[in-house]
Amino acid sequence: MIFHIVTIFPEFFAGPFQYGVVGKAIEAGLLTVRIHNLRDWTFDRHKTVDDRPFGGGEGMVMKPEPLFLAVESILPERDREKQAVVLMSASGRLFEQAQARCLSQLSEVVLICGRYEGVDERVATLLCDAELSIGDYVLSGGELAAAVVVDSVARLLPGVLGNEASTVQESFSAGILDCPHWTRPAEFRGVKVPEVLLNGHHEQIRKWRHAAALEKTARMRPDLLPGEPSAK
Ligand code: 9D3
Repeated sequence: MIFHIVTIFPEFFAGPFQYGVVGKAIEAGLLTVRIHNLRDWTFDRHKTVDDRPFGGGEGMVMKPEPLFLAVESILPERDREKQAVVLMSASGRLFEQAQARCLSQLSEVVLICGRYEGVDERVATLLCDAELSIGDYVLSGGELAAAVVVDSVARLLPGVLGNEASTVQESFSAGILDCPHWTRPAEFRGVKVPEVLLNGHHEQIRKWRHAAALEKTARMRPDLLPGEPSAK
């Protein structure tokens, strides 16, 4: 699978994809990430990518022309079955695991990183297949969000996780949080590991873990449980 990232900060991506699962996926040739400098599609002396908002107001808006030229040169033959163009935007739809699964089925995805106060709306309506936000907090731009999308999709690609079972498990248990984990020492700073985990009764451990996962979900993320009031 190929990710294309369109950004005005290409240097930003020197780090995030070198490590761990994503780094391994790239080394194994299962994933390619190509970084594109949006200013390569500008033709004025100042390589302008933004302009003042119609209607007035604070801040600048990303111009449509360089973004259209970038995407049209990165994907000269648009195939909506196998490719997607995604705008990373604070005003987008919330990016969740289901979206990550959808993207992992495609062969080529272009992620456009917004900057400034926003992006000309015609980029979302005419050029992009989706507009995604990674959560309800304000970032300075789409770059960190794009790195999050690449990471979450990379680990779903066939052959990326040595342990194929762990992705299957993840999708099964989707909807509630993972159970808490412990490792040695069995007692640390006066806190003991739950006895049931030490006794080797696998069926008892499985049941205990499920109950612990439900308890933790109720405490940390009541919004994930059906019928639970006070979502967020
Ligand atoms: C504080 C400015 N906001 C309105 C008054 C609008 C705004 C514009 C641009 C908020 C954030 C940004 C830059 N963020 C992104 O481009 C972004 C983002 C985010 O901020 N949060 C979560 N996901 C994403 S994806 C892209």
